Amino acid sequence: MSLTPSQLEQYHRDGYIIVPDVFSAEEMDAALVAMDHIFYGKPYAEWLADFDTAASRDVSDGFTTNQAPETGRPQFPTGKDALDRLIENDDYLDMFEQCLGDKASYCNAHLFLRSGPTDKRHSEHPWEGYHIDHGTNSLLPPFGEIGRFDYVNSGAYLHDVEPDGAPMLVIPGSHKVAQAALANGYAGDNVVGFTFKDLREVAGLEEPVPAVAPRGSAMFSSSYLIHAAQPFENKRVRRAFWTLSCCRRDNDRWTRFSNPFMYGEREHMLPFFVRTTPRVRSIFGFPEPGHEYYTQETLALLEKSMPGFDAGPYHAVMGT
Ligand SMILES: O=C(O)CCC(=O)C(=O)O
Ligand SMILES: [Fe+2]
Repeated sequence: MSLTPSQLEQYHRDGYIIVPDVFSAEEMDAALVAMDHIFYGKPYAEWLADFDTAASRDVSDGFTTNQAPETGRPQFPTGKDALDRLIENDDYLDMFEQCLGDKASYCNAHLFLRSGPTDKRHSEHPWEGYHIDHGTNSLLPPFGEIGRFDYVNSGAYLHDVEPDGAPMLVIPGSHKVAQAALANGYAGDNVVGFTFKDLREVAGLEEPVPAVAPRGSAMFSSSYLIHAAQPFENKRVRRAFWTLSCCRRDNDRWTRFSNPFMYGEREHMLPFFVRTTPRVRSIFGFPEPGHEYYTQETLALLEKSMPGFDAGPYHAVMGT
């Protein structure tokens, strides 16, 4: 099974696609049991019952490398076959590579959990929290075209995600305007990092769509896609995702250098990358000055997203 031409077109048009039946029900059920064990140390229903009697503690969402519940590891590989072997699905990898337009190269993979009763991952207001995930793996802000230097985030739906179960909110087509939206956002003081403070101030976007899907679906989305977390309407459920990010192999040297290498080290590496020379940056994977990635727009965004970054040497050899 691979993506049909119209599915692939949909991915390029919308910046994401959700494909049903990529994984079997049995695979998803086994993966969910394993994931619940890692995060809750027991079946979710038991944790929920304990929570109701104040006997459960909060659980992590598994996002970063340094969170390690005693019961297991949310980062890939988790050591649990039912989770780790999901990456060995050839149909899934074929679709991944269709979206990328190249062989895939690993960026990062982890379990992503939101627990209805304790969730704090959403913002207070519905216009807050919209962002792109690109910075998870790359320090290089969006390029003006898609399919070149963006990468692909993906997730397996371990269970049905209903509208009241806090599906991710995604803005179709926003991957194509991410660069301009960020530039305008920085100019209007509406951006922190790659997050918009107020979506209402961002012109020209479609309405957000909830990424609902049945168990066994796989979602593929561009790292430039603007999206946000929303609150759980139904606070009795959790949302369990097995996630994998891959970039194009023809630029993996510099698309994937901030994770996991950067995670524990970010506070040390970022100031270093800001002040060091282009030559040294290139040792760590930045493209060399003169590379087609560097344009007026990307350099302006680099100066905003890495305050103190001197784009002068890159401008000097631009387009050579
Ligand atoms: O899955 C969600 O609800 C959104 C979370 C999110 O955007 C993120 O963690 O970057
Ligand atoms: Fe995100």
